[in-house]
Amino acid sequence: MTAFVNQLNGIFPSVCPLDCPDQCGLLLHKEDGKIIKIEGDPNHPVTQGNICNKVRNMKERIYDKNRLKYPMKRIGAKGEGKFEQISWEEAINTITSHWKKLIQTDGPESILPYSFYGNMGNLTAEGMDRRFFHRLGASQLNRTICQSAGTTGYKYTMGGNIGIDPEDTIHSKLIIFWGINAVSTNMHQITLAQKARKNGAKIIVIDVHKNQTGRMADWFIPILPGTDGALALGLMHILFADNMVDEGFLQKYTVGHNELREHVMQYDPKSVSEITGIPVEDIYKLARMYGETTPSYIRIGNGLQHHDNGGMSTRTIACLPALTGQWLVKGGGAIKSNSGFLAYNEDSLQRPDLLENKQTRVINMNEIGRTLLELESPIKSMYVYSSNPAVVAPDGNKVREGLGREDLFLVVHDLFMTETAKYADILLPSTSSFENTDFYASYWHHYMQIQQPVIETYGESKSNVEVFRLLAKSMGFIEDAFNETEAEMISHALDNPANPSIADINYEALLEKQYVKANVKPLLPGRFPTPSGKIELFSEKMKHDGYSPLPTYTPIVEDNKFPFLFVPAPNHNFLNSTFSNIEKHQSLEKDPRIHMNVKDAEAAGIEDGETVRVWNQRGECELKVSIGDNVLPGVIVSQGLWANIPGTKQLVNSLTPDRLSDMGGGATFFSGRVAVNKL
Ligand SMILES: Nc1nc2c(c(=O)[nH]1)N[C@H]1C(S)=C(S)[C@@H](COP(=O)(O)OP(=O)(O)OC[C@H]3O[C@@H](n4cnc5c(=O)[nH]c(N)nc54)[C@H](O)[C@@H]3O)O[C@H]1N2
Ligand SMILES: Nc1nc2c(c(=O)[nH]1)N[C@H]1C(S)=C(S)[C@@H](COP(=O)(O)OP(=O)(O)OC[C@H]3O[C@@H](n4cnc5c(=O)[nH]c(N)nc54)[C@H](O)[C@@H]3O)O[C@H]1N2
Ligand code: SF4
Ligand SMILES: [Mo]
Repeated sequence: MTAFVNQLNGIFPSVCPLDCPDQCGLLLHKEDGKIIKIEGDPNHPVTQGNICNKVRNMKERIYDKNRLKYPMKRIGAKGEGKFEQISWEEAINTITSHWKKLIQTDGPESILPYSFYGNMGNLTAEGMDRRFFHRLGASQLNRTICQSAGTTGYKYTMGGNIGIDPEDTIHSKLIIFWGINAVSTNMHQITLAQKARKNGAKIIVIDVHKNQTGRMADWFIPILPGTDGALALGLMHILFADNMVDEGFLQKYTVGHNELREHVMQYDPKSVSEITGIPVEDIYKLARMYGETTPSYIRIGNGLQHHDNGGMSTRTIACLPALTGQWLVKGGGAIKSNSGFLAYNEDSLQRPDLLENKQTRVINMNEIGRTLLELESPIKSMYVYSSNPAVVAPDGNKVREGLGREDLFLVVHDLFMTETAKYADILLPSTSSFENTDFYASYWHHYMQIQQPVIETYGESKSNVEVFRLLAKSMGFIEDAFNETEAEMISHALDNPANPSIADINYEALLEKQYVKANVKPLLPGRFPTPSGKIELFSEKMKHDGYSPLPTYTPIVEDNKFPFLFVPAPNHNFLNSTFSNIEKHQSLEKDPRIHMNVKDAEAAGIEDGETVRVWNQRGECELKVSIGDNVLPGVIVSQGLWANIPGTKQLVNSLTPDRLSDMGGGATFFSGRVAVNKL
């Protein structure tokens, strides 16, 4: 136990563990050993003491009466949620004896880990777990549910997850929030944008939904879902045609500008207007603002990449700053993700060398439903941690049917009885991040942070690291990798000669300072981590990988004949499905709804506030309707991944496709279609 745990009263430094770019510095106020208040750390250089509503209310979650206290085994039917208490010893032995047998009869690939970033701590999310499953030889999971399409696309243009320092965006004069609901999902970028606005910057939001972010914009541009690549190409068309490009920059720092200039002639504003639903005048106006304002900054969001064409859309938008030479100006450029600057030594943390069979199969997590139901040599056991696939994964009815398979030995490790946990054979209680030691790296700002345990472990709960240590021991794994302490794991992970930006970040420095900024050199002048070392407007590598080497627009897949495009996005008070089970957060959010254009509602005779049936070939939901002009005709938007309260039908992923996006095996949550009817 650390000093912090032993002190019953006081204020202790911490970091927000949630999957959110801001990664706020926190202060935890303790009284009698319990957290009584969570506030932002005013000294954190980027987040400066402001935190969101979700986390200000997080103590409700930490001490919620429904938090899991001890290991349990299932005594009811799968999905029913009936369990009885067992000891850790019994839990671990049940799991490993089952697995030892399975390895004999079916081989280790019949076991599948399934996890995501419910806690962003690196030891928790991708540390001891990876070591364990590598050593076990389990099927590998390709963790593609969030950002892999866009990451792949952005990389083709820029070479890596690298953008500008968000702290520089106070100097921007034009800020475009493109497919990002930043008021809810990146609030400190909004604070920085507001500072820039005081200095004369204009804020543009391009989105399919005029939500809280669209409402704060100087100019909101509604666009049809999945057509952003076409808009970016139309802008390029005008930038080249009207000589608003920076020729010197293009010559010196890019590859393929002549080919691109030629190629974008086909994307004339009239055609682009027909594709995107944006009037021709507005496309010209946007191109002029972008071409004539410097520094300009594009914040590229996840809304773009959860589509069939998400990789190419992101690759295309990533080309824009190069056309006007923005990467040379402080506050100019783009951010999609900045995780490249904080890259630590993954091999040392995750130990892929422990995986003996390098041909071990890889399962794409976006296809988990069909994987559980249709695989020829089936998954016989799944171990779910830090994720809630029954609610968050696409084509949810298939997922839940798969989880309900009688012959699937399912282990779930979580803080709560999630929808997924209800299907478990063995259910393990997890600590919260405030009970662990871990290190955190933001994928937006340039700081690493540390968490030391502040409160005692809740009930008998254990951290992911601790559980995998126990499982390794029980499996008879004797490698040193399973005996390392958290401190050793952090020290080794931060030793990464391949990334000089973090040379000064180590365990001791983090302990002393709580957050340490990476030493990031300006992108220019310098080499980009692309094959050519330049920004690749034309990419040989794409050609080699079977894509068009130049940015192109391909419409999203014709999902079916239903009349509405359906965009089930996140909401303000939950973090994916986290908090969706907490009364406080539910009441802040009120109820799950869909937003529908007034013209569509009139045509269908649907009234505001009515509960309607939203359905397609995959499933159905019953949701309240909000009628207005904040979505275009033909588009339905919902917000939030709600838990399934008995008597409701509100699992929106029952409706989403499990097709994979054009690149990176990404998810296509926002490219599905639905019908909407009166009940
Ligand atoms: N409050 C809150 N914060 C969160 C999360 C949360 O659930 N709640 N989730 C966290 C996680 S894991 C992530 S990945 C990020 C995601 O955060 P964001 O990057 O903001 O991504 P989304 O919220 O998925 O979608 C952003 C916006 O894209 C819009 N959109 C959908 N399709 C299109 C399109 O085709 N074109 C355009 N231009 N816009 C489109 C949606 O209407 C939405 O407003 O947020 C993180 N932060
Ligand atoms: N329709 C639709 N679906 C989506 C999205 C969308 O925009 N629309 N967004 C997608 C995106 S971007 C993402 S990232 C995924 C996210 O999907 P998930 O990664 O499943 O995220 P959460 O729903 O937050 O679930 C995280 C779970 O981890 C648990 N947890 C937290 N800390 C720990 C820990 O230390 N140990 C263990 N064992 N468990 C822990 C939490 O209690 C929670 O149940 O959802 C995707 N699904
Ligand atoms: S969820 Fe995001 S904004 Fe909220 S406290 Fe955590 S890092 Fe900060
Ligand atoms: Mo995500």
